Amino acid sequence: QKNLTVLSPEQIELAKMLLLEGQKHLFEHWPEPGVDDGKKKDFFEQVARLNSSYPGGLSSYIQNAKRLLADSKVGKNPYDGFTPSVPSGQVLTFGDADFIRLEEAGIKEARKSAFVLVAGGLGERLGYKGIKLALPIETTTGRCFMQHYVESILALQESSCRLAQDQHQSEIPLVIMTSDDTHTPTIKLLESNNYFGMKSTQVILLKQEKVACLDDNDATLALDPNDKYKIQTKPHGHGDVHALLYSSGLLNKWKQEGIKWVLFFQDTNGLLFKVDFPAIPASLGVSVTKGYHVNSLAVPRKAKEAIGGITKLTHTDGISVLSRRSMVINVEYNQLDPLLRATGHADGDVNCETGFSPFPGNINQLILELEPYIEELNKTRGAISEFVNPKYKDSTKTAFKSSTRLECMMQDYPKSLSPSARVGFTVMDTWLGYAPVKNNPEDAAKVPKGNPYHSATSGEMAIYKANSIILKKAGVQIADPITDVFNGQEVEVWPRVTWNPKWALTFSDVKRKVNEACSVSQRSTLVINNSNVILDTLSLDGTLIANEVEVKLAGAVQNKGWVLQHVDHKDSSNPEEIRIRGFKIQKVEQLELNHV
Ligand code: UPG
Repeated sequence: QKNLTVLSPEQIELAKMLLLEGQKHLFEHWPEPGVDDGKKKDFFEQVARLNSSYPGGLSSYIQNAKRLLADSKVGKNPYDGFTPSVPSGQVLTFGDADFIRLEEAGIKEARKSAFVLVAGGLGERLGYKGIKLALPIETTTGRCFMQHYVESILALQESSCRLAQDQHQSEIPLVIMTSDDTHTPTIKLLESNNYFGMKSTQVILLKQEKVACLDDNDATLALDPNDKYKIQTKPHGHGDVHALLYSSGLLNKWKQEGIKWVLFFQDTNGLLFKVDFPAIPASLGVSVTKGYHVNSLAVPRKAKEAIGGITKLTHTDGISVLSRRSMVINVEYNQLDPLLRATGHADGDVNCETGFSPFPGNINQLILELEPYIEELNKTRGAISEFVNPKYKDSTKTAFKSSTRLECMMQDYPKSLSPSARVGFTVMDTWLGYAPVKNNPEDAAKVPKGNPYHSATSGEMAIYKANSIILKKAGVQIADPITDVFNGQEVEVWPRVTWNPKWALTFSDVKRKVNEACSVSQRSTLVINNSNVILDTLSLDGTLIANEVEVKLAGAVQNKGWVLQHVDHKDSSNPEEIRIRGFKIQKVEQLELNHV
């Protein structure tokens, strides 16, 4: 009470709210006015931030926490009453007539889209110290994920405006959601590279706040063990992106500017744009032609692979927490197996005769139609269905091993939609796969044989594989891959083919620039850095880097090339980004075409 005198009227309101919510322990230890007054003000500044960044404020957070903690204590399953089944979605077969049609529809529409990259996670599983966006997507060119994403969006923008004969040269906005962990290094990466060619005004950073930690089942807010004037906080999850977009006012601004689609993606999906044919334009084409309000991109998923499964959930009586009788939604990887076992599938999450789980894997690339998205967020303010995952001390479930917090995921957005919402998904070809960079070498090496490693090693090899297969489908003779083991992971090593998104964005672009009389040997490296490079009668056995603006690659090119050298991930003489992939490229000899 006495301390109220040092507080502003707004802070007094916040103090009253905390008292009402049973949080008086936060102030009980406070000394009398005059002592630590600055720290007390700092405390309330933090409370104000926590209050304003959560839809409904801190009191809603505490009430939601009490409810979810009570459910967790009695072991209530969020999927109680739901029966999972395999949903049907649009399947894209790379390069067929339907695919080319969708791709074209998507490219045309792309200039009316905004991209949102969620990049607030530190990637603890990878054990890499920097931000993941700064990691090389592959080490042949060393281009990082951020550069790759920005250049891909710029190339998409250019193609889209050209195809639609857009005189206004629309700019595709790129929003990046950061967190306290990633914000400063993300700005530094962008600024020190001149935004990789994008206008700085085209990039918008939205920082997510962490949420308060909870000490017990009564949602008692946890004080920071090192600072009694601070509430302990932890990340709330990528679901924050919806509330941030809503509160930023960007969605209405975009609507006025004629934007129709919002595309969400994650920090290390190299294949998404690199071979971005199926992923972006064609799936956008699916949204356009099917009129989907929500379209999630999916890939064939190996049973127990650490990606969520797209599942049709049907409720027996129609009354459910998910408010709808049936819905197509992501069931997170740790919940799919128990859900299947609880609903009569004795073996749980297993592969079917195709060698894959029957449930397509969610890659968390979501395409939302802007207008219905705005309508929904006007109702929810961006609040997303949450969950809590406390680690209990014992089976009485009365105490936690360490503090917990509420979490949310961006792909849970459809859970609050009405039954009339058009929610669908698009599955891509098997060969393309999905290759995020999430696991450190030790964990990746323990992944069951046949399941994807999700490591820096597999992420890089997947790029070469996908690019090689695309050239092959366009008629180039590409040598078969060899198998090698890096950091304990057996991978296919294809020719190291990379290209800048300016060179080709769609399969039609590749076909236009490739003549069937070309060949590339397995030990080769081919880097295409410019838009007017034509693969004419090239026979490559070595390394060729085409930087030239306009060139026809013809005839035999042979040299000692670039060689992959094994590196032990424990060998600290190499930089971390090399160690985590288990190889480095020794540049012995190459032909480089540089003249303009
Ligand atoms: N992220 C944030 N803020 C957070 C936590 C994460 O922005 O508080 C970002 C993170 O930077 C990354 C993305 O969200 O870009 C995903 O985070 P990650 O830890 O890689 O997600 P996972 O737990 O592996 O799972 C997500 C989805 C799952 C999907 C899988 C595909 O929850 O359904 O199958 O990604 O890779």
